[in-house]
Amino acid sequence: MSKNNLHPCVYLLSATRPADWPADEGAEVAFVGRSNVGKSSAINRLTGYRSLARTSKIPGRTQQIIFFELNAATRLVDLPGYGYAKVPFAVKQKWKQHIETYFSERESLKGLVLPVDIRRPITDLDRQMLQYCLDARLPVLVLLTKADKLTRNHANQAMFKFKNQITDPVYGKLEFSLQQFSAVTGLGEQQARAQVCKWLDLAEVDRD
Ligand SMILES: Nc1nc2c(ncn2[C@@H]2O[C@H](COP(=O)(O)OP(=O)(O)OP(=O)(O)O)[C@@H](O)[C@H]2O)c(=O)[nH]1
Ligand SMILES: [Mg+2]
Repeated sequence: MSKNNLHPCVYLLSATRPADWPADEGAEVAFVGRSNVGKSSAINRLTGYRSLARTSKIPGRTQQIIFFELNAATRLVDLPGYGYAKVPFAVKQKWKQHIETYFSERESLKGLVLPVDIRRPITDLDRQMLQYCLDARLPVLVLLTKADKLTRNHANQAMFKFKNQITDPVYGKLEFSLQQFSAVTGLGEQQARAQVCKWLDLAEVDRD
């Protein structure tokens, strides 16, 4: 029987303070990106659940770091969305602090999934995330989400543009891959899952 190696997956805990995070053991892959870009939807699609991670039309829904468990030593992590204008400054500062701590200290973090909306240019905060990956020598998978909203031609053009932006010499040795993705149609699902499984050292056996 065919199998999704990111399924089953269960909610573990939500936390803001590092002291409340699960023990820094084993392997985890984190999803970070602009608010409303489709982080939680990507987690749901990849794990094969309708609503494991809560999604919302209202930006800024995920405010805590949410840990999901694949097995005792393997986790997926949904980080709070950034760049949402209505979030108060103090909250943004806190967010930045938590994310920075998470990136710099988390030994079990093996790779980062950075969803960006295929229809929008990348933002300064996206660039900062790429810089964190570079500093922490973390590989990153950039998911160009909501690709179902563009024709194939436009999606390919957008991907080309992103590729040029990320291959900017500033990012030097950044290990990255780009993948068009749709949580609605499943475009790019298998490729993205294969990458996440590889980082987590889970043998990848996909569903039909
Ligand atoms: N058409 C389309 N809509 C999507 C896709 N992915 C997400 N959405 C929609 O975009 C909105 C935001 O999705 P979420 O997954 O909640 O986004 P998020 O990045 O987790 O948002 P925050 O947690 O608020 O930062 C929801 O209305 C989703 O249904 C996609 O691939 N295609
Ligand atoms: Mg979310």
